[in-house]
Amino acid sequence: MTNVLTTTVVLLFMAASSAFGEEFEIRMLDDGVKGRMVFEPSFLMVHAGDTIKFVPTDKGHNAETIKGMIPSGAEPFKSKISQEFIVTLTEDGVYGIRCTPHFGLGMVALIVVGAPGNVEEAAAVKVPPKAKKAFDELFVQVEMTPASTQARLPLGPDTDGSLLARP
Ligand SMILES: [Cu+2]
Repeated sequence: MTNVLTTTVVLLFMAASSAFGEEFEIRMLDDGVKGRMVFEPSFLMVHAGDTIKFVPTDKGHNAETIKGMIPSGAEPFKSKISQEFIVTLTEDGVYGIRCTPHFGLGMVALIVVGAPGNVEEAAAVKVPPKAKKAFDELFVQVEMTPASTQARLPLGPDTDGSLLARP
């Protein structure tokens, strides 16, 4: 009886976790490992159905999808300044994210969901120079991941360990 119960609980737990996906956190910071005004981590690889929680560790930031840098069929989003924001990403592809007030300072993040099919389009979107520099380094990480089936992108500087790959 105890064994049956334990098995049932374990199976329920497994069903729940696969149905709802995993949750990841991205903090919005005034000062981070990569400098001022950053998302940390600024690069994430997740699976469709996973949830991202944007945490307003420091005030004055938000998270907004960049036009042309999300998969077709994905919902754009824009969080309120200084508010925690939770979004479930359902479509495979790359999602380019910016902090609206600090886009010009290069406060951007890149989230890869599953096998990305929109890397070239996303990488071609015009963004301010500091955001471009940040994205160039982030797109190189997409290229280096095994899940990527995409686009040859020029090799950039070594990454700083912010790559959070999942098996
Ligand atoms: Cu910001």
